[in-house]
Amino acid sequence: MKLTTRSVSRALLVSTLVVASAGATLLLATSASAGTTLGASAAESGRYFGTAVAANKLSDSTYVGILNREFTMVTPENEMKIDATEPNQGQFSYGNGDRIVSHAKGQGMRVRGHTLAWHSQQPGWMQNMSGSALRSAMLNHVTQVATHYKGQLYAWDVVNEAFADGGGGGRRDSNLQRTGNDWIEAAFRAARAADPDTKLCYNDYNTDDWGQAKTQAVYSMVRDFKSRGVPIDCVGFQSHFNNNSPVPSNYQTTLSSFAALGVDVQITELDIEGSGSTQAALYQRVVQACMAVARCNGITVWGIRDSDSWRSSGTPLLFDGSGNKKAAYTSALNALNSGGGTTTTTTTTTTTTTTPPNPGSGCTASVSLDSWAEGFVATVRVTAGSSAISSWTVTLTLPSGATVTSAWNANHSGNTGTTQWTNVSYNGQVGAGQSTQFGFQGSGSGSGITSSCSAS
Ligand code: 9MR
Repeated sequence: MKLTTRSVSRALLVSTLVVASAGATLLLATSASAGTTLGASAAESGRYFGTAVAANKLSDSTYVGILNREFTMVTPENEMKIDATEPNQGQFSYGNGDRIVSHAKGQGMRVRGHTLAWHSQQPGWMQNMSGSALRSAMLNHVTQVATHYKGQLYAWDVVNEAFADGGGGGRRDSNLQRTGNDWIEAAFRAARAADPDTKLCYNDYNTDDWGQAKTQAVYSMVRDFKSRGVPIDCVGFQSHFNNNSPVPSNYQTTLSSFAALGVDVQITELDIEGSGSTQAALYQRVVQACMAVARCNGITVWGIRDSDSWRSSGTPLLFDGSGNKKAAYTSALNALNSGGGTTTTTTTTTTTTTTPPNPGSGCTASVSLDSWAEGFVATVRVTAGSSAISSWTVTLTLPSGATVTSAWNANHSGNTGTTQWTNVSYNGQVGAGQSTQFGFQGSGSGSGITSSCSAS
């Protein structure tokens, strides 16, 4: 057939249309699967969306309704702080912290522990201590509390707010700092020894602006820790923003620069004072910054409704005092759903389910994956057979190049190749035909993980 100019350009047009329609189908598929809650939308890129929770609000039905619907991670607002967990020296009190953990677990949410060592909210007995007595009391506190919550948390803010504000770029003066500059690494080592499978984070505020001395000082510490093998897995950016402390234009650079040190980064206490479209645009920017950084695992806002905020007059949160969604909610949700927009990292989410050929004895395990360019989150469902089981062991064989970087709701051995996963204290018992879940995050590709399960 002789191609006329007209038919060539028509052929070109047709193929352009095909490409365009393939693009459109892709877009449609994305928006059709887009989440309608913060948690579901964040999960599409393997991230979480969390909130601070106060134990005394767990009886408020509006509060709990929003919590259960929207969030997949919880940080106890005050209940795991030193004054709450060790009110008298050597006497530990976990009631309110446990209440929050139990609520979270019941809803399939994970928990960020906050915080093991801090200059503030110390009980009176600790405030009055110094020197080596304080150092050992602090380390004992870290050990005891991390042991109590062993295997139950996603991450711990091991040390909170240890750097000074202002241009000096040094440590904050405190009774803990006066025990010696190595108090931070000592706290991290004690936490790792007590709870090896929970991510250990350094958490601070005013560390969002890459150009600030405080940000650089924390960065240097993390780089130093990584180079000397001090066990640190993540850095939390509190991100309390208002006119005096605005969202910096280089926020994404800060997140990606820390991530490049080989740690995860998390936005841990987000709130942005303001209202309407101005506030909404700022929330969008912050969420987009996290979405653009592969190792930004998730975002936690510091409370649910404006009325729940530690600075409620600044209306800094995503829901108004009556629990209605604000413009900021919609912009945060849209930013999560748009998968990072103009990001430097391509985020693709695929779900693969591996059904074991051999059910093994008494249980089966199936794996679903949320993957992106550099990594994945695997969720493993353990289902009991026709009899109830009291413990289980799952063997997962990871494809070459895949490495487990953190895990929750199971003990494990091995991070590459053949790995073994056993129940923790609270999820070994599974009724006949019932299931429980554990999960892990990995680097590389998790595609093709195979699983088998045995139970007793
Ligand atoms: O929101 C917390 C508030 O209820 C407490 O009174 C206050 C006491 O220090 O701590 C608030 O949470 C802080 C968090 O633990 C660390 N970063 C700053 C948060 C806001 O002050």
